[in-house]
Amino acid sequence: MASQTFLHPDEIRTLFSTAMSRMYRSEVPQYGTLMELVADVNAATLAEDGALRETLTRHDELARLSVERHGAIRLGTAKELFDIRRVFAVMGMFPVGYYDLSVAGVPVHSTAFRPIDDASLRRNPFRVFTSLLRLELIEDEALRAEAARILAGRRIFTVRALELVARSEMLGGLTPDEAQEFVAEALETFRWHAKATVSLGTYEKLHDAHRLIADVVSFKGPHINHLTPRTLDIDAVQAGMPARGITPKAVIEGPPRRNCAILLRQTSFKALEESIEFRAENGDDRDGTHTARFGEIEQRGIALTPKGRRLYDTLLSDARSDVRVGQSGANAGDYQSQLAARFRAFPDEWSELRAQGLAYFRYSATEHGLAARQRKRLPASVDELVQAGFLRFDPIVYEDFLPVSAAGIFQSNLGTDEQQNYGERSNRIEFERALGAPVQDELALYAATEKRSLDLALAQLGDPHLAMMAIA
Ligand code: OOG
Ligand code: NI
Repeated sequence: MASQTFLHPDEIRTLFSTAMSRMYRSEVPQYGTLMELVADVNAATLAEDGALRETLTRHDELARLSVERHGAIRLGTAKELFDIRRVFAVMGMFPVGYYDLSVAGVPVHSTAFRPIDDASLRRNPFRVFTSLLRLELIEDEALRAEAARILAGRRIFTVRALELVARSEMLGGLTPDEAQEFVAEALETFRWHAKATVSLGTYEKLHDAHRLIADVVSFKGPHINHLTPRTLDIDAVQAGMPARGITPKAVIEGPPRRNCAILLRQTSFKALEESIEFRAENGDDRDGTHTARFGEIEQRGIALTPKGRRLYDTLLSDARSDVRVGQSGANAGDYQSQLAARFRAFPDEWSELRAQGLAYFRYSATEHGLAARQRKRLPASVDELVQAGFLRFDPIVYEDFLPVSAAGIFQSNLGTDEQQNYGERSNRIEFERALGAPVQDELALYAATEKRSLDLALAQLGDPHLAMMAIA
């Protein structure tokens, strides 16, 4: 048998995210406008901030910026979630993290499919925030049964897409030709459908139960509902949106503006109202509208340790109970200043974040350290090596999402800027059963990345402890 060369999953992912971006740009013209604004702001930021440019260049993160984005879909059944995991695996994307959105009154729970290893993240960190509808949270029993029946009858993947997934699972990959075909077939799942699979009457019943339920149940597939580019200065993008005809939501979700960016800041603009043709039934009117798709931008900062994350959660929740942003964005200004005030308790220097164990860093041996090693034995402790300038540390980018922010984005696109806090009803075990695999722990991934970088740097510097460990 002729030996086959498979296309690397990173390449398949890039083909897919490029195809998705092209499709979304043609379906939602405002997305194109937003991409231009973000490119302009990123170029200006890099021109002004030499240190930022240097850090991004050192770790080869500049190249990924222009292709970096995330999208989101909402699925209806356990089987759909199971199969989407297999589809994303072909592209080197794996489920990371569990997000319970029922805390925000949204009847879904979610994970993020994304690449995991360093090289793949550098190549293209494309992520898809993937939610599963929780029908059990619909109170009306008859409606719940009807929604389940409708969902059971749909097929969101093409036959050929699933054939190619099975082939990849069996043989360990896809050839370049198969990969091209797979990308075209997989794209069909994410496409917008202007024709609903239900009558306007059914749509309205579902909509009354929850707008999100109507969005998931009434259509042939889980249309991609946004595609988010990454900016280096979200405040500049937010300020520049109105001049380009885009109205952002009232507040930026996440931490306030800081010198040392942490986690994730996000803002979005409202969903489009789109014409839908409903199914003819009992002489119902067939024409209506549906809103689901929106635009979003984000700025990513450093990944926090469990200790850092606890501090973030506490400060955020304090600010949110101090000032509640209302329906149409009332109190947004007060909230912003309260948030900034609360976050003064969060150290805003890289060295402090490291010293207090609040964030994850990538270590590397400096030229200076490598040269010194030739002449003498270097100090043993990490702190001493850092102080002497032999060891450098740079922020590790947060690659995941934030449940409170995601809830705010959901809320905003359900037509309100109102902040709400709900009780928790999470069901991770059920989610993983549907998925057919456990979700990976994002904090463990960051900790492992930090440790790998430190081990390598210490080995290069010939740390005496390491030498002793090797002998033992
Ligand atoms: C997903 C909303 C969450 C984010 O970036 O946090 C999200 C959705 O509306 O389906 O995209
Ligand atoms: Ni998003």
